[in-house]
Amino acid sequence: MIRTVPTQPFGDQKPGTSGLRKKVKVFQQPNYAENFIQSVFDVVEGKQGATLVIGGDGRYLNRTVIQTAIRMAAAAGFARVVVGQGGILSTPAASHLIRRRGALGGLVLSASHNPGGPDEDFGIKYNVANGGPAPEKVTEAIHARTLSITQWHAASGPDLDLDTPGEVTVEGMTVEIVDPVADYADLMETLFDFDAIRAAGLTVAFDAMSAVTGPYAIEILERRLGFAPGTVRNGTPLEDFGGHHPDPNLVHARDLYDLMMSADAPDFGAASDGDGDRNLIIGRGRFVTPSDSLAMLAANAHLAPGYAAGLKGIARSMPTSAAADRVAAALGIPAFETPTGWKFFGNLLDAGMATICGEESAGTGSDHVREKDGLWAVLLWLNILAATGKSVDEIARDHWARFGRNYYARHDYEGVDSAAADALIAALRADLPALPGRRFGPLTVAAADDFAYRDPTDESISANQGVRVLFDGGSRVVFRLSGTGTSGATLRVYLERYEPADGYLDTDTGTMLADIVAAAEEIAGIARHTGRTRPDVVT
Ligand code: VG1
Ligand code: CO
Repeated sequence: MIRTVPTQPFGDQKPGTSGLRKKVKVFQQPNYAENFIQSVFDVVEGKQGATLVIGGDGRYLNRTVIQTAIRMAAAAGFARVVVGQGGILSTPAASHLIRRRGALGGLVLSASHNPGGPDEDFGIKYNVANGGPAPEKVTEAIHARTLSITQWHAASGPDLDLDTPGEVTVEGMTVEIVDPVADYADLMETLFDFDAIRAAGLTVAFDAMSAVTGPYAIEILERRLGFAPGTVRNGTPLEDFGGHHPDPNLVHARDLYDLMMSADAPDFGAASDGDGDRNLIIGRGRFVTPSDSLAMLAANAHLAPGYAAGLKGIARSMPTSAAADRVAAALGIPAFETPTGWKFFGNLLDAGMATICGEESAGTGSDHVREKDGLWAVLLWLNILAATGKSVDEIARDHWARFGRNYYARHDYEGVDSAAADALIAALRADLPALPGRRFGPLTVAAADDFAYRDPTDESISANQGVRVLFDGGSRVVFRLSGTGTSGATLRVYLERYEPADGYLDTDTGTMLADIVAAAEEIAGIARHTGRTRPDVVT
């Protein structure tokens, strides 16, 4: 039987950088998750007879919302839903499954790197048929629908067993519970030279951060590639990620960093986030910034079988350093600069204009799926190490000696009063015309703007994507507000300094960025607006 339940709109269901993210308690309000899912189904066309993929990162509320989504999908007319066993699907695995099954789309339940548990975060994202996050015109339509919704529909009946692979029927719709890992692991075997990685005799530490990549990493690294048991740390997905932030950066993956800088360091260290789409790469004694990792992977990708034919283009988000652009120039292929968030890469990948994409926030991926992919980046690095016989440190030094180095850091000011953060950005925007030519210490402003993107495939425009101040010589600072937070505002300040190949290539990042940090404060008045004199997180 299909139930129709009257409801009223919630005013706060606008999807952000990567879906709707809120505190669990917000999602637990009656009708809250249902309203959003129904709004997705109301907006999406072609549901009759179609397949929908559903899965998440295993955090608290995952199973509950999956049961709800299955019932609502049955009422919406889907013929089949494909659900990861135990409700588990990493974000890249969900993207792959959507593509492999020719699904209409998928619901990916995650708040990514944000903490989980009854008092922490949850999220729902809709991905479209190419496997990627819904583009802005779709998320805008979903948001509009959330503001006018009056009812939602669901099949009634008991909860389904999500833990046993197989098929059951709900109101004429087939529910298929599948192994969340197998298809994804098979895909990785087609892209990378597993024999060469196995033969290289490398030692690896992979920190799954008690999040979704545990089962994927155990299958791929320990079972298929034969790395020693224990290579995968924190490999069991927990609903609260063990109380930690599943955020692979130098703050939250500190144990891994300390290991990699110690005498006991293995050759290669890596970590991934809550939903498995981010990666942290640390060689023995050498941290690689995500922006550099993108550039180094692009420069060496041809060494892996899946990319032996070369790259069509490289895309990066605007705040990501320009290191990848130099690689694209050397390869004679186009470089694209998009707004923050993976949804902007999908069109370029679909059009065959780019092969590899990346973001400074530890996201890297390629046209094998339409999401960023943490384990993919790990495997590409391992393939490159195996093919070259070099260490991460050697790869990095060789890269800088050829291309120069983009010193880079991001300073995050978290939990800032939203009005104060908005005022800071508004003041910056107002100051933009006056900035060119002004000097800040040794730096002279060459140009300043509020980044707007014209998608070359459909000419759609996305404006107000972050304030950039470019200095003479290739240094710059970018200011933008996070679109993934769940309380207050997070101000992100992205700092970059280019040092040419004959310059200082192995100096402390903080020292190299000090002038730009000072200029950022002078330009934006961070302390004056927010009351903060130092960032909460430096990555
Ligand atoms: C952040 C990152 C962005 C990333 C997004 C989703 O967004 O900066 O690069 O695409 O998270 O990543 P924001 O708006 O907070 O800066 V994930 O791993 O949360 O799906
Ligand atoms: Co993520």
